[in-house]
Amino acid sequence: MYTVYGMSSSGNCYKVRLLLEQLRTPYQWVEIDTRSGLTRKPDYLAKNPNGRVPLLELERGQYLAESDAILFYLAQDSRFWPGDRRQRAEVLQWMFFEQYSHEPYVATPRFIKRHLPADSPRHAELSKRLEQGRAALAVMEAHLMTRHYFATERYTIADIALYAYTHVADEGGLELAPYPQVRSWLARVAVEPGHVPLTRRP
Ligand SMILES: N[C@@H](CCC(=O)N[C@@H](CS)C(=O)NCC(=O)O)C(=O)O
Repeated sequence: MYTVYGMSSSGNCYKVRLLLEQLRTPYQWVEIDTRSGLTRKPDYLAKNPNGRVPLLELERGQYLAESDAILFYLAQDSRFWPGDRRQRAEVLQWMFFEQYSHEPYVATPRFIKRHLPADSPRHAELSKRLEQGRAALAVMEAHLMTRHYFATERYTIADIALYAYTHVADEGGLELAPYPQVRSWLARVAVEPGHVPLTRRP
């Protein structure tokens, strides 16, 4: 059985949990509060030298890090990963977009606002990050003008990757009201079979 090392409030960890639930794949969840410093201890760094969650234990002693790589691994031979070469590349296109243009500007503001003390110097980063976050949401909005999902016209791991932080973007200070297509897509994703909310603890 897989073991997931994750923090329940983290969108990156939620991606993995959501896919495992939708695949109906059994797994164990090891809750890790990254603020405890545990992920920077030698024991954990031996599992993931990058010191972050989520981390998937495939078999005893074999680990895979990076949420989108874990999605890719788990989704093989499932309905969440298309068979067509071009469509697979489109899924990856949106997953790379999520990591480079979305995560630092949609997810990180949420982390700063939710988890850092009010006097943290990192609050000074917020306005620049939120500006870039709005740019990322605008890219998503434009794409969804003519589509229901990000790739292949059906729900894939590209949607899971982007849903995780977009649906809680307001917690970082990004209002979704100006993005009606994004809101409709969020509603579609939330009724996909086997969907579980971020707040549900495993
Ligand atoms: N690109 C990575 C990001 C992972 C990441 O930043 N995880 C955060 C929680 S969401 C973490 O472990 N933070 C603790 C730290 O940086 O010490 C992914 O997609 O998995």
